[in-house]
Amino acid sequence: PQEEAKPKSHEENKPEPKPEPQQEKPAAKKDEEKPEEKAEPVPKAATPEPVPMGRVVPASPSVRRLARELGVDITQVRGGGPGGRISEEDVKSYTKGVVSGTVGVSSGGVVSRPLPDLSKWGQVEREALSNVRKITGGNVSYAWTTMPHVTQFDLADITELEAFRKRYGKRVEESGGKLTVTAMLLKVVAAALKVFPRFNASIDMQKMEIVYRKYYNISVAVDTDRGLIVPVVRDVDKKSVHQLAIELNDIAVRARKKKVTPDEFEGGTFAISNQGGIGGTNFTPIVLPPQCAILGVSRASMQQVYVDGEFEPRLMLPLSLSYDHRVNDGADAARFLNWIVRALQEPMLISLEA
Ligand code: CAO
Repeated sequence: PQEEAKPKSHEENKPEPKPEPQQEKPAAKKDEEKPEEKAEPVPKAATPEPVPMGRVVPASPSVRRLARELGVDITQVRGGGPGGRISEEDVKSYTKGVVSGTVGVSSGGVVSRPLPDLSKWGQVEREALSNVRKITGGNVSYAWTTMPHVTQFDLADITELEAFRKRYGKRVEESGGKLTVTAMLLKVVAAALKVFPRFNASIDMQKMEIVYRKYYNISVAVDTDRGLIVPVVRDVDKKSVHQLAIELNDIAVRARKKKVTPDEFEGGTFAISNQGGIGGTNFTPIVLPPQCAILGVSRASMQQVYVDGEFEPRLMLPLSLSYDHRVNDGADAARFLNWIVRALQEPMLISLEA
């Protein structure tokens, strides 16, 4: 989420998973904040009066862009300028307020209803939302309420790829990497994005334009004990699978140890969320604005596949592509995902077309 306002602390989260989804905004834990950050004024207000969605609020395009990149719904920010004009400082201070918990997040402009007294029906226990959860919540709400999502499904036969992974896994392991499905997918996806640039784009609703990004930075959802965080692997198209396997392993390990720096959450152009190490047959991920698509990966399993007149046991990988329907149509998504499937099955396609 934010490419410009960098949180000074090390906690993460934000994805653009959900605004720069999610997460990407590094949320610093209170006890880890630097003293000077504590001294900074943070809006005392509780949740500002929500403004109905669609209402125009006074702010310049650059301020709107900053808000978008931070995954902030600008209609929730209280402007300190004349006529309630919103400045960059207002947006940053609102973000800090959310991170520090002094400002409540309403879901993407949709006012939350008060909870009924749940203890009327049985015992309950309350737990404060962690910073990561607050930011992920704000981001996914923003993405979910502002972006028309569609999810496309497909299945890739990765029997050969798995044999390759086993053959070369040891070599990669010797240099500190882990040759996993995700590492190989990074390369395939970067190639697919070159062939289908509209999936590497952002939509600018202020200017009614699609912004094609000519760089390939892939956000990778990492499951940590403090929740989902989404660091970015940069310039994926320029790196070998071997290099990507080392980088992915390194960033996932650091993410789990809270060692990812705020800038490592910024600038993602597409995202991958692989739940295959955990389980499940399919899921519908939420796009991380300002990105326009995300690839969900579920657990590969052996299935009977009809090949040349006979059933054969093949290792099949379920893929789900969620995308912003304002940017791409269903047919585009079907072609894009199908290209990924074919490249996983025949990696030479990458050299041939990307
Ligand atoms: N199908 C079958 N097996 C899979 C798999 C898949 N899709 N993906 C991973 N695996 C296997 C790996 O091969 C590995 O097995 P071995 O140890 O026997 O080799 C094991 O599962 C663990 O893999 P991993 O998680 O260490 O490695 P990875 O590179 O595939 O994934 C990462 C890295 C960071 C994506 C992953 O660890 C993770 O955190 N995933 C969760 C993401 C998440 O929470 N998504 C939901 C967000 S909401 O959109």
